[in-house]
Amino acid sequence: MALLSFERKYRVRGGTLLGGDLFDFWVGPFFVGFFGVTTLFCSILGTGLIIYAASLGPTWNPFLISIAPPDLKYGLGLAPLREGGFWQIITFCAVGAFVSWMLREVEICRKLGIGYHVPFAFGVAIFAYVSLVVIRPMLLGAWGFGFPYGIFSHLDWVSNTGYQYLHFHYNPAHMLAVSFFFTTTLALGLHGSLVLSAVNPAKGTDVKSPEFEDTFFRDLIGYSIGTLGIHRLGLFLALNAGFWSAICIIISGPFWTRGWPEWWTWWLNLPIWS
Ligand code: UQ2
Repeated sequence: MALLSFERKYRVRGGTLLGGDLFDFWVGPFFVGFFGVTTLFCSILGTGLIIYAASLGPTWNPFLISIAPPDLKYGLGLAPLREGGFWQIITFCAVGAFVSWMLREVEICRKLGIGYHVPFAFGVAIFAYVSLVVIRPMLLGAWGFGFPYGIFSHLDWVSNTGYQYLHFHYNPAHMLAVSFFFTTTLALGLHGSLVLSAVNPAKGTDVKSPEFEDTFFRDLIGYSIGTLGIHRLGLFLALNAGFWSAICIIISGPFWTRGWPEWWTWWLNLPIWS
């Protein structure tokens, strides 16, 4: 069955958050909506500004292009375009595009009568980005604390910011984030391989049912989390990875200014050791 004829019965009117029926239509396979228009506007303007700001720079080497945030002396004010103003407008466009995309997902969920899990999950990813370029800079009092938009330059920023706290891996929220990232890959590795092992069998053999998947893990470790459960676990792990990433950078500076290894002195200072 052609995808579009299958989709037709789900192309229902309504569910929009803004604009009513005005933008309630599709262009080819894509739902537009008010937030489709704002997504397009923000992303075209933002990308155009990135290219224009890059054209004013010293290089077209894709690894070296960098659009830097303003100097710290500009605080939370607006900077001249070539001194961080481009970065500020590009950041505004990026947040506008990401939030518009999330709200367009919400409108599609409302049309279909499904849960808001996907826009919620995307919201956690947006939160991690906004922590770096809006929340932490505002808490520290200058847009200059945001990271520069460039391939090598943002790597340098991450390295420098990490060393500013001596050893960033001692940041407890960073530890949680890293552990959740790794556990997410473990869960997706287990899930992807298990599903393929059952539903993509060798030529001439039968597709197996979920009971085979349960039985594999019951034989292996005495427990199966179940077909719904693995997706709940996966979402939980992935959301926590993004959430603790946001927390680990927000607390670095605004709430802890010394080296992260020193934070652990609370453990050594526990009265139980004396
Ligand atoms: C499972 C199950 C699935 C799965 C997977 C499991 C039938 C198709 C991968 C096994 C997962 C377990 C035991 C949880 C592992 C825990 C962590 C923290 C990684 O039982 O049900 O559905 O895909």
